[in-house]
Amino acid sequence: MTCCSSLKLDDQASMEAQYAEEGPGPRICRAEPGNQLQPVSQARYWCSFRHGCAVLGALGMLAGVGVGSWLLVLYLWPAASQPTSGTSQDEDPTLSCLEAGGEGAPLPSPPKAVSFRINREDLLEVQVRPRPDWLLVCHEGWNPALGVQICQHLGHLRLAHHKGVDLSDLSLSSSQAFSQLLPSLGGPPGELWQPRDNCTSGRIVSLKCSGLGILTTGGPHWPPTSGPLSRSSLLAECGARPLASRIVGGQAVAPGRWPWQASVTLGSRHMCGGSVLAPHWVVTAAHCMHSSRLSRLSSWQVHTGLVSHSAIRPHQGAMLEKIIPHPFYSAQSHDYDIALLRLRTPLNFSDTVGAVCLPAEEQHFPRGSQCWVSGWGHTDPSYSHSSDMLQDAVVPLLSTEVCNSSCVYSGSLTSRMLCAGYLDGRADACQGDSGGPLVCPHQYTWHLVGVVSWGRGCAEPNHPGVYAKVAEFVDWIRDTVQDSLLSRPMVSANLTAR
Ligand code: 4AZ
Repeated sequence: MTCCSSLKLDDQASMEAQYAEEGPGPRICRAEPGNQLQPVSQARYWCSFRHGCAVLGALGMLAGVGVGSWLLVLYLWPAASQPTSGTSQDEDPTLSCLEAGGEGAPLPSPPKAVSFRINREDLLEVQVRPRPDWLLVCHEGWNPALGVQICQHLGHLRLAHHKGVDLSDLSLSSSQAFSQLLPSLGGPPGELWQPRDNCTSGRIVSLKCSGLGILTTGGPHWPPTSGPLSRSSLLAECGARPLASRIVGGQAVAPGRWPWQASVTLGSRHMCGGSVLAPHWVVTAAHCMHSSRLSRLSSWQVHTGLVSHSAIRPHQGAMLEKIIPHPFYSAQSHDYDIALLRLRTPLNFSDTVGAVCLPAEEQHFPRGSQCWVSGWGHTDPSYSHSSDMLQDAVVPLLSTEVCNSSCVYSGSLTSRMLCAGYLDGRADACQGDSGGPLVCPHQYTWHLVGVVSWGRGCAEPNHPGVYAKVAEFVDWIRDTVQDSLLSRPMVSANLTAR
């Protein structure tokens, strides 16, 4: 998991949340720090040349006359409007940068004017760039709806608790600054938060979010017992303060935060991530298992319930009974990059090991959905340094239209892929995260929306992470699991495992 170094290499940047994301953000490829592709500003540069605009104007008039004539032809001769086979615009998935930024195109990377975090004492902090420091939030002007919004932007499902805390009850440094929310004047979000030396009410906002609660109510084997949900099945610990413990202390993910996260190992060496679907089944990326042609089935293991990789003990993982890559997997195009692993012995579900839900068939998670990716992959794109601790990051879903535009992946995404992350390269999955989960919340349940698959580099501007789109594989997963139940005892046929 990589967070761009210019924005902090720890996972703090990934936890930042943008308030008022609905506002008008930059169009794709607009000049951004580090962004090499700047067709919009280049156009302005052109216009600054002497006579340049006049030439453009003349060209524009010529183009207008041309378009007018063409429309006349279309109107008078309807047959001319039939698209020629193979040349229809619909069939060309590649939009130019400017087309991708046009009407109706998503605005995936709005300017990060305001970020939020909750510190170890459950106090809400806001960062209003370009100020680098984190400001405590004055209680005046606060409202619960804002708390809900902030919690959701931070990747939680709910606001658990909010209150005003007397400054006199806290021992703060004398340099601590504050911020007060001003009534909305319709301006940009950064201007709504006014830095202050103190709070007139003498109180600041304390906020708790929750929402890693009932993780898999729709899942096949969760909760493990029927009847009322026990406290242990609610995973209360990770729902209670997952955020606070992670950001301030710079700590990685707490145990139980992502109970479906698996590590797929060759011997005890971490190769890829995976996601638990059921006690016998883990899903990962097909490209992770490609090398299984060269190794014994018995060399592979799946480890669950882990956060620290150094805690892995060889032979404590689950052994594989079968590796089932998608039959259409293409190593060249990364298409159909998904594989199922059937375990020899079932996993014991607990507070730290559980299943993730598959998306419902055709379930659409809209662009901008705040989803999470987790894994033990490289934490810095420039070094081969895997993380010992499980890391996670919020990555919003991007539209395929933008990801396939000429300034991103130029049509390389198939309909079995989706894109998530940031065009400014803020946070991304990286090597070692492959096969791991991209999950999105829906109706209090976490769904496996993507499997980490590929991308150009890690956290590179204009090159967000690409994921296998799980919704496209739900039928295949169900059929494969059912077939395997019907055809047991099973012969390991899908890969020539020795
Ligand atoms: C990899 O090599 C890999 N930035 C995984 C994800 C991404 C790039 C590479 C996406 O496993």
